[in-house]
Amino acid sequence: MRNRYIFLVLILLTLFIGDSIGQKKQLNVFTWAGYVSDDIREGFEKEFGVTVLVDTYASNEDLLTKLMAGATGYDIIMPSDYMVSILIKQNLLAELNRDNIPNFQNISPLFLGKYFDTENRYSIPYTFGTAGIAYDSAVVSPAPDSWSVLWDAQYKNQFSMLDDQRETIGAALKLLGYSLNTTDPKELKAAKEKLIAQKPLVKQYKSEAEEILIAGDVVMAHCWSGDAFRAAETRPTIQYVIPKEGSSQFIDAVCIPKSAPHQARAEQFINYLLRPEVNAKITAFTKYGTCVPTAKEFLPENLREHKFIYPPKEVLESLEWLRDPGDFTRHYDRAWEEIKAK
Ligand code: SPD
Repeated sequence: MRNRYIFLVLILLTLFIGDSIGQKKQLNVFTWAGYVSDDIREGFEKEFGVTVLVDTYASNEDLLTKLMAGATGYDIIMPSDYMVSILIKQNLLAELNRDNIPNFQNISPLFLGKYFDTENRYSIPYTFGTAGIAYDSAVVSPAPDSWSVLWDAQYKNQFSMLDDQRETIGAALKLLGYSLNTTDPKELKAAKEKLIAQKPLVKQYKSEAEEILIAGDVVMAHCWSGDAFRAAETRPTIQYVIPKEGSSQFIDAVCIPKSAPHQARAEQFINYLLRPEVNAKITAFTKYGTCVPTAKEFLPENLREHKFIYPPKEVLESLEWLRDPGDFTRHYDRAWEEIKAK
């Protein structure tokens, strides 16, 4: 009788433990490399008893391709501005339940109501930044001020370009004096030809430039401001310039895919990211700007107004947002394929 009792208790225990394991709460984040730090992830895990799994992509187009191919299971994604509008149009985003995101009020109005989601029904801002040229001032002299330096044969095999179709075609469009968002086939063709002519000089197409800059594998990189800033922390001779012809600015957003298995948990995570002390950790780690003004109180002095994050007014005026080119996207896709295939 005693043995039967022990056996029954063991079975109940097994069922209980098994069930707890089965119900282990998860949050699946799909984002850019180097975008969610361990302390942010672990802080949420500890406080909310959730395991946060992070998977990464290298471009907005990679994210779109995966979602269009039916990838499910992601609770949080971080598309940039123009990709938010594309995902909304494709009906791939869930509407955010603001009741679960009371910290929405911490966001500066400067980063709300942007063209890609005018009422922020689907997105909240995560970071903001620019694209430009990081260069090692100990080697590259005089300091570059134009995209044309990336076509200068003296730097053959010494620089990288972003592996990002809109940004890299955008750099060539700007050099030629055109908009980042041109829908003129002749302008796009000219940019494509410019990039094909540049190819023999390019060491690498790479969207994460930090490590190759630090290692000295390249002396210049077409990159995003945060990556330049991170590289400069380890290699202080790294500088960052936004070329005089203008460049792109971006807001990377946090969104929930329509297919997310855990929407309420994802909203809890978004709310956590918008706490000033947590949001400060995003800037401290990524070196992009914070959209939560009170987060600055938790940032060291050098991150509050750094020139890599906050360009002067005249430079800001030269920046353009990338936008959804609609049906013309296929021409950008095709041009990028031809550039990469050469
Ligand atoms: N290492 C993280 C890079 C994130 C950059 N955002 C991309 C903006 C594209 N327009």
